[in-house]
Amino acid sequence: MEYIVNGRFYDEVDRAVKTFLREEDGRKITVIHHNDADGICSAVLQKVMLEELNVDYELICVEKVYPEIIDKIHRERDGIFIYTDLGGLASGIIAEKTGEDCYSFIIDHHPAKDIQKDNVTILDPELAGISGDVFISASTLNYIFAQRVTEKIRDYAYVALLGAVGDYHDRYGGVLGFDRYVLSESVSLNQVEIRIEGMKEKYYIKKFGEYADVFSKRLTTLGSVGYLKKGYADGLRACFDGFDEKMMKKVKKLEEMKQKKFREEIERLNNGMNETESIQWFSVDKRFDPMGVKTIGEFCQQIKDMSFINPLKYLIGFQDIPKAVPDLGLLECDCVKVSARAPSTLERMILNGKVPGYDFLIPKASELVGGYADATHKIAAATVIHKGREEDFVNAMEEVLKNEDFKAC
Ligand SMILES: [Mn+2]
Repeated sequence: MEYIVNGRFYDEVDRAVKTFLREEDGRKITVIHHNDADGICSAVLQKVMLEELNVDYELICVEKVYPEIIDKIHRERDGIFIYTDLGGLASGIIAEKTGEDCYSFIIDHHPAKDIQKDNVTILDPELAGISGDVFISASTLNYIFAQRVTEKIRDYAYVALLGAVGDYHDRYGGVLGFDRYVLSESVSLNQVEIRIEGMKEKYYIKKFGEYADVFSKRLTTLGSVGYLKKGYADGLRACFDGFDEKMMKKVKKLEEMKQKKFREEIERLNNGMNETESIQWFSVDKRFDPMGVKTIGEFCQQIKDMSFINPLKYLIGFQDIPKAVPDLGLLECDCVKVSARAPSTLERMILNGKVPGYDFLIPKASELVGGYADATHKIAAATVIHKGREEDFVNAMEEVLKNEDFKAC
């Protein structure tokens, strides 16, 4: 490979590929992928690779991995499991649910928990000291993986780039690191043209006559706003054939529905929300259906500095997780997604270390009510709890705040 970014990491990719090729022989493969642009592009690359291998496979699109989902996936299936654009932090449970005669691969670029188990392989740049948030998307990771399996994947280098741009890896003016390798591939293969606009690179996908950022935004809308209606399946198709008029209409309709639901909810919240000493919170219950639960995070982000928000209180939003997962059927648990954001004033206080951040509060509060935190940052976080425990969760957070020994952490 002419474009070597980090040789050691490629060694790990090769080891994972070798294990995969040894294990896949004739076994069914289940790909569990995320529902945003990067997750959709990852699924496309897996699909191309698995079809080249001529194996029996199934794609399952999920919004979040939490114990109930992982349990259902493994209870009903055997063979090989590929978790991608998700799963890094859930490696413990994935390992626990992976039967002895099964094998799981986690191909993720989010922070991950390393575990030692013979039939689980984690391929994650974060474990090799490479930031998955800056230098490599899940789609790029899947591209590099698949490249070691089949040459055919090179026809889809632009798909890997779409995923990287979907995760905003071009935010510093252009994609970097491993994502840039994928860019150089797609340029040299005549799939993409780099154009400069202002101080930023834009990637023109020749096949579709469109820019990567515009294209991938549509993928994310289809996958997240249209999640319960399997919008991601349209997204997958679009990566091969582009968007036709019908699909464009669909995207537009989804966008409009989101705006409408957001407006209605803001009106409702204008009449006040629940407050405790340090927390302001609300639940949209099922009102955001059929949008996926990613939308509650987006909604909190959008309202966090609006006039009806107390600038000094933590902001918590709840959204019911639908019991039906489109590709899986009914889940037994009744769960709620929790999104945490902070108004700008509080955000500054958190970042200055004056008050605890969500990376401290959310895992602790989740644990107290038997929840499952996965993505937690200082000023934004998400977790899953059981329905009916919303108020307990808020109270648990207050408890943690009262007993804060966070400075010692
Ligand atoms: Mn991603």
